[in-house]
Amino acid sequence: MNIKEIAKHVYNAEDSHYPIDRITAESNDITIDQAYDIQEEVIRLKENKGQRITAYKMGLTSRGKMEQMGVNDPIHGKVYDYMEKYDGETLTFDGYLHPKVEAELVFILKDDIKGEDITIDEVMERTESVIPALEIIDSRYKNFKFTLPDVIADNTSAKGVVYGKEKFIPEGHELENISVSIHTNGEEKITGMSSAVLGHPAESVATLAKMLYERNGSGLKKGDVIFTGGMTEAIHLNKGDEVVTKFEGMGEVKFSIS
Ligand code: 0L1
Ligand code: MG
Repeated sequence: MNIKEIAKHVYNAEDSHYPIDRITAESNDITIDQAYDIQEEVIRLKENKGQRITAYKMGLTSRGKMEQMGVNDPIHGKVYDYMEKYDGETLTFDGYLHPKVEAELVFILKDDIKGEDITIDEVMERTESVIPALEIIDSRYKNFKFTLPDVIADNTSAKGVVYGKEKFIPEGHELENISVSIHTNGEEKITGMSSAVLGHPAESVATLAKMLYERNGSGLKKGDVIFTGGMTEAIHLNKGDEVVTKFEGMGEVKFSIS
């Protein structure tokens, strides 16, 4: 297995918008650590092209998704500047293969977080603000089918994000009790609760800190932005969809895809 070659293969699929076979179909011995090595090599390729990391993202944060994949831990990837959109914008369907949208809470840190045993309270103390947002996932693998190493190497299916307009100071919000509903073209498609994210979205930030620490002794920094994971199952998107997502007490995040 050649990490650089596999990374280039995955990178090209995203860059030129074509679906590929699972990388584990050929290299079925890829470990989780090697999958993160591939993800990091893809980061280098993107950076060489001038693309800039703007946020972390956590994936597979709900028990349901973890059970589906047969794992006990979430995964993490990166959000880039070219993926970012804001409430009310229109996205172009042509850049996507088979997009799905999920509702997430985004944490912005006012202090560093490093270590293996961070508590929810410690995360909350170090959180400057929280933003309701959407993530658009779009696996590079045919039919959205993959194993755990495949999806880690593929930057956890990251493709787009839509930030809500307003930042919220965490005090006064029970962040584990935010309900959400996703509507497309006026029809409610799914509802969920923020507690679906590891019991509390701050636990997702603590878990990311632990995973970074275990991988290479690093941690999160003041100013870091973290997508904490989907509060509901992801909803398929079609060309022409108008999406409105309602976050209880935090307003709406909207976009259309044409
Ligand atoms: O953000 C996510 O939870 C996606 C993680 C990767 C699995 C998927 O593409 O559904
Ligand atoms: Mg997500």
